[in-house]
Amino acid sequence: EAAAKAAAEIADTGAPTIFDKIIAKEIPSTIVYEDDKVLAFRDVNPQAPVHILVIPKIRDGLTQLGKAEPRHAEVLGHLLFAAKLVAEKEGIVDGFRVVINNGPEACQSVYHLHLHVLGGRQLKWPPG
Ligand code: DGP
Repeated sequence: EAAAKAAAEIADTGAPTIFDKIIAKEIPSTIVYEDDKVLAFRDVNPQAPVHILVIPKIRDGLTQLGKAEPRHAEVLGHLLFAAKLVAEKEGIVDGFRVVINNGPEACQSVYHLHLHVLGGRQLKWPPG
């Protein structure tokens, strides 16, 4: 559909993204978890009753997972653990999904690494 097609045309230029403004609290978001390294907030276009994005506060080259280097291992683990905390906090421990869209063919649209935490309904497999 149109949104997926549009996302498939967005490239990783390394330019600042909207998430910088969310981190700086220059644009509002509904924050559900925050610590020194990561921020979790509700997706503006939710695909499930619970749809939260977990992002590193400092991008440090992590525009997408495919750009990860050994120095990123710690923050990658931290992000995944934060996703678990968010799922717990949202009460979706009976079933949730963590998704990373990587690159145009996966319809990544924001080039600041983010984990989608989805739940609150029966999820289908395989995803589209
Ligand atoms: P992806 O397609 O994996 O790159 O997901 C990017 C997500 O970011 C998408 O689900 C919509 C969300 N998003 C984009 N802009 C904003 C925003 O300004 N605020 C919030 N809360 N979410 C946003």
